[in-house]
Amino acid sequence: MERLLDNLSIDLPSWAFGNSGTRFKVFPASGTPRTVEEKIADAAAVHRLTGLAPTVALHIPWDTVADYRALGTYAEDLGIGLGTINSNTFQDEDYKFGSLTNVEKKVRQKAIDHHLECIEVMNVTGSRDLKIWLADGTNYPGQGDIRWRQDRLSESLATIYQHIGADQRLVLEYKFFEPAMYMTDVPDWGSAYVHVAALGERAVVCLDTGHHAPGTNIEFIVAQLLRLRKLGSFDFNSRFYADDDLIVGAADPFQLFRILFEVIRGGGLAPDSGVALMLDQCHNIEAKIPGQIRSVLNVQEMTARAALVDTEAMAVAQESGDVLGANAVFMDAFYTDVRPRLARWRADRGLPEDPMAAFARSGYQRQIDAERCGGTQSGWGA
Ligand code: PSV
Ligand code: MN
Repeated sequence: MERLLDNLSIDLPSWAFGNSGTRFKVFPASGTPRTVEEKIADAAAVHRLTGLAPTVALHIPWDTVADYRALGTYAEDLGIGLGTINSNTFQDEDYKFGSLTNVEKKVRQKAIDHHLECIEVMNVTGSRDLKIWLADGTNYPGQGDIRWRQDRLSESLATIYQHIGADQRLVLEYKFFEPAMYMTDVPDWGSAYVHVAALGERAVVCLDTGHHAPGTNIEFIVAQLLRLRKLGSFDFNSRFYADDDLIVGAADPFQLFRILFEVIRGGGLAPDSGVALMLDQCHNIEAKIPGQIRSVLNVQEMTARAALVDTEAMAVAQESGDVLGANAVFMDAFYTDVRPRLARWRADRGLPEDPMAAFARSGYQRQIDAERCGGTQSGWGA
């Protein structure tokens, strides 16, 4: 179990440190970063206390800077690296009717060019993954030609893919609805798989845990994509209703356990697996840095529990048709309290046994509350 835990590394989303909210209200918080450097400093604070989050993912253009090399050095000096680059083709007037699937060629080209700029950023930051989530879709039956849009999407993605370097990957994320309410152009894992399979080896799927209809068996999708060698990354978060973006493992810890069991079973935590673990969350009302600390700890805790499943005993029960026996083996691991063991894991690595308490004691929040006065706080869109 400890060996698996040593391989855990979680990419934090820069936007989790900015203000966010719903369409009803964004509540600003004191100490919120005004710049990408301040977001990186907060991400570094999470890593210092947990040892779990050595990289921070950027979102372009929210995190645009003039000098990405200098930004990389800044992050390195704080003890972390720059991770996944996320594109954004959903906040421009031009994209009202879609980006890579827009009926107008010049809008499609603009969206393609944005991705090529992201690849240039990756060339400087050394990031491996370009993550593409599209808001493209339609609100009303008949509004768009579903088949035509798939054909354009496939052409646009192929153009982007041609620019993906030998050590880089195109990671395509799916989402079943929102902002498009009737039809989304990449709605599910199957559609994402069809597109990345057509592109080639360096194209893989991103599974955002919040992007499924209620009741979807997400661990099945994990097992299938791993089997197909196309599970590129996770965007972890949790949901009660829609794309809630709540703290991973908060809504349904058992689901997170089941997912991580399949990740381990499919080799997804092996150092060369190519499965990137990322968070995609927003902290609308809770404190943001502790929110991220809690999140990475939740992933670690459920990984530890999933690693405890006695797979040999479970296989014996499965093969002899012992339904309840197999289920009991699985549940035994889920119900095991691994917190003392994780506290020891941390202590052995010079980390605080209780990172939440250590953050509260550290004075970091007080310091940024005092320092970060004036300027414009970062938020969804900056
Ligand atoms: C929108 O649903 C979304 O949360 C996607 O999951 C992306 O990964 C993220 O925004 C950032 O673009
Ligand atoms: Mn996501």
